[in-house]
Amino acid sequence: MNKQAIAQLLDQAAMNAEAVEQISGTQSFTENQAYEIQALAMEERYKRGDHFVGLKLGFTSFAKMEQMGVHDMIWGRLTKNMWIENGATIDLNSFIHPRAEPEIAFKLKKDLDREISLEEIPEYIESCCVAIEIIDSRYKNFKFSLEDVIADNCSSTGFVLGDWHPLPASLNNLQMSLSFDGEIVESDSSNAILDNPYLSVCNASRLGAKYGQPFPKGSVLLAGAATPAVFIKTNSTITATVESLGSVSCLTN
Ligand code: OOG
Ligand code: MG
Repeated sequence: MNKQAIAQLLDQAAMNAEAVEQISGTQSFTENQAYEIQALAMEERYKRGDHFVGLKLGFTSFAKMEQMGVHDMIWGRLTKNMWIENGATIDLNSFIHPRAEPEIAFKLKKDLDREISLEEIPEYIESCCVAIEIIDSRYKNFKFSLEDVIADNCSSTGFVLGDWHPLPASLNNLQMSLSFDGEIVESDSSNAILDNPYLSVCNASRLGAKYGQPFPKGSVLLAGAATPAVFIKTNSTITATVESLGSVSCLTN
C-alpha cells in the first residue's frame, strides 16, 4: 500500500470538505500502518503552517463505541487551526457532515513523555475545562473501520474550550450534556469516560509514548466524548456543560 498517497487523499478530503470511500474497502492495513498514515497526513497540515497543540482520545465511552461500531480506544492529534474560540461562529460549508460531542479537556503543566499513573496527574496536569469537540469523518456516510478512522486522525476537526479550572480531587459523577439552542440532545455522567475521566490522562500518556508523539507543556488533551456524537445543524447554538466546570458554546451559520 502507498501510505503517502492515502495520507494525501485524506488530507485533500478534509481540505475540500469532500468525503472519500473507506480505505479498508479495497485494502487491508494494520493499526500501526494506520497511525503511520495519520502521521503523514499531519505532516501535510504542518507544511501549510499549522502546528500540533495537543492530543485527543476517542472511543473512551461505551456510548461512542456502540454508536460507531468499533471497540478500541484511539488517539489523534489536535492542531492550532482546529481551535475554535468559545462563542465563535463556525462555517458549516467547510465541513462534510460535522457532529458535536461534550468532552472534558486537560492542560499539561510539564512535558510528558512516558506513561503516568493516576497519582502523578497533579504533577503533570495544570487544569481542566469543559469542551465541545467537532468531529467530521472524511469517509462517506461517517462509516469506517478502526484502521480507517485512525488514518483519518480520528475524525478530528475542531474543538472549543471553556474556562480553565484547577483540578478537582475527583471528576466522577459530574453531569455532562450537549445542547442545541438550549435543548439537551445528549447527556450522561462523566463516569461514562473510562469510569473516571482522569484515566484518559494516563491512557494518553501511554499512547503518546508508545507512538513517539511528544506531548509538551501547555498542550491540550481531549478525554473523549461521554455521549454519542450528534449531527450539527445550521443556525444553531451548540453548548456543552459539565457540572461544576461550567459551559462552552459555539454557533453555526
Ligand atoms: C471518531 C472520533 C471519536 C470520541 O470522543 O470518542 C471521538 C468518530 O467517532 O468519528 O472523538
Ligand atoms: Mg471526541
